[in-house]
Amino acid sequence: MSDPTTLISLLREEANLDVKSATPLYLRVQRGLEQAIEAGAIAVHDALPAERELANALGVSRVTVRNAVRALVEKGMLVQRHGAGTFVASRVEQPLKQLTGFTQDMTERGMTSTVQWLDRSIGLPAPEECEALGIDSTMAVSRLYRLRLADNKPMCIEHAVLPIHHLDDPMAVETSLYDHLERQKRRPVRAIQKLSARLLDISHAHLLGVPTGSPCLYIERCSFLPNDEPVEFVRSYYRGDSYEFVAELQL
Ligand code: 16G
Repeated sequence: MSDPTTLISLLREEANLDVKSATPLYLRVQRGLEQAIEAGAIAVHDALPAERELANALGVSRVTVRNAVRALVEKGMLVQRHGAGTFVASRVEQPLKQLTGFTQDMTERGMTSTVQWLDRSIGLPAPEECEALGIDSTMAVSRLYRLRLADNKPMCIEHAVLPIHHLDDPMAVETSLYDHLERQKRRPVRAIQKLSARLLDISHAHLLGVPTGSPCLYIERCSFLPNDEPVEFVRSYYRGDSYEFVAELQL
């Protein structure tokens, strides 16, 4: 259980409420709350103190607190449950061990996965795609570019490239690429994945509903068929505030 006194003193400090500033008050409270959550002053799943309590402790109006909280609900950092209060949202914990797809991952967590298609087309591969897929630049590829949502919250942007001999009609993929490949007996069985930190540019940030320059996890996955042929090369941008990748290490 989080301690409200620690939360409020950290929030006061991070929100810079005692300093004159041109930044609207609600934005300062919002940033303060974000920092306090990031610093662990209030734990995942814990309830935020009531709106009135926060407003009194910070010396701001309830409307200011409400606006700050609303912005963080929209960002997916807080969740409001009717009649119960406002809680710190959990991140999706993704083990780095099994070769699963997004739809499967979300379904297993009881969430609904949806897709917003940005592009489904056939074209020629770029040099890095040729290298990853082991094909030459004259071999056509299918491209799947999409925003992926869980319970309507944008989670990641994915750009998948598959050699045309593994996916000849990109329009045939509805929600799950892996379900489609499974039906074609081309489900990958192994993948190499690279993760790094990046800052989101304006277009990616807009799609994910976060401010430009927000941190994200950039992931490249190259997946292989049982005969070791590369079947997909995927570049993805995962919201930094919504995902945690967990790896188990052994001596
Ligand atoms: C995941 C994979 C992606 C794969 C997709 C298939 C990572 C980093 N990426 O998002 O490579 O194409 O799942 O999901 O995990 P689907 O079957 O729901 O389309």
